[in-house]
Amino acid sequence: MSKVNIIGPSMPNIPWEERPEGHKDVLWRYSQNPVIPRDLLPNSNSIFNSAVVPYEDGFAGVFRCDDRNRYMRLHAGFSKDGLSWEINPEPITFECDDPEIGNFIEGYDPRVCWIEDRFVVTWCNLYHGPTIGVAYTHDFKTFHQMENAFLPYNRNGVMFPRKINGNYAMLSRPSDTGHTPFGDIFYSESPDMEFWGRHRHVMAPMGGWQSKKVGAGPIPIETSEGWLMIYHGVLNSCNGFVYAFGAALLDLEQPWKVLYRSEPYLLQPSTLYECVGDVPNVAFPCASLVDAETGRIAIYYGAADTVTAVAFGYVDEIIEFVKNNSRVE
Ligand code: BMA
Repeated sequence: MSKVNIIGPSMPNIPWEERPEGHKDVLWRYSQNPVIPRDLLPNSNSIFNSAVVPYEDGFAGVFRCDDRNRYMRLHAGFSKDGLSWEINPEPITFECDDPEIGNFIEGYDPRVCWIEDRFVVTWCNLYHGPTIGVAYTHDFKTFHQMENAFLPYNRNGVMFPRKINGNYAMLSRPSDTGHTPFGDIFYSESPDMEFWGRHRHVMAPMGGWQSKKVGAGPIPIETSEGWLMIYHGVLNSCNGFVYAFGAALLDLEQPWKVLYRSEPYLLQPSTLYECVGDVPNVAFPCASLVDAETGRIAIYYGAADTVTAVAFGYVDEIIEFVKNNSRVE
């Protein structure tokens, strides 16, 4: 039984593996990682930074599959157990009233959020530079694309799973045309998911593993302690960027107010599949599954921009860790 109150569904079929004996960290990796190999599809170079949700009696998701031209594509996929995935070999074709928006060039780093009566997909959409694409689906077969949320340049658009103060709400991270050497998380609201405004600053990079830039990861989890936001942080090493992840608690009604923030990371690239790949030293979370009953959480993250991995933990323990190791500037 979870100690904190988690607002969300019970998920008795959540993918799960017990904490290995003697393991002291808050999160532990699935022993069979990576769950999605780079060559699952005939034409895939890599499958990573992807989003999964509970769907019907199993799970569905939107996957970043870079093809063998190294074009970044979004594919739908399905799974009975959340660990073994069938991904459609063809990318998603989005239906859109305006071809100016619908004919985007490439899409990557999707998030999927159940809100009201539909799944809303947000992703980094190349439209004269990266910005936030938005679409919705009911069945992971037909996807209706809406207006891009923001002007370029922006990445890591992450919806909240309910309206806040009467408006839809999204986190994002304004950026530049390249591999952006900066990045703060911002909060924006919209009455209709088309026009976004009331932008508020949430958090800036801090020291250490999160000193270069930060960006929201999975859909924030609503708890009695605040919104649990798992986010990636980037350190600029002499050998390039290192992507690790941590967590923060945001105020429930004013989510731009950070209540607690983990000064140490929760997970840092340390295994072979996180440290070796197309982009070494990357652990990039884009989704989580949570069982509100037990507090079990399965975090899905891209490893080394090549494969998809899962880490397990308990929401209670993550919150305790964030509170006990917090620094808010
Ligand atoms: C970011 C994004 C992510 C990627 C990361 C590490 O800028 O492109 O998709 O995982 O860099 O390469």
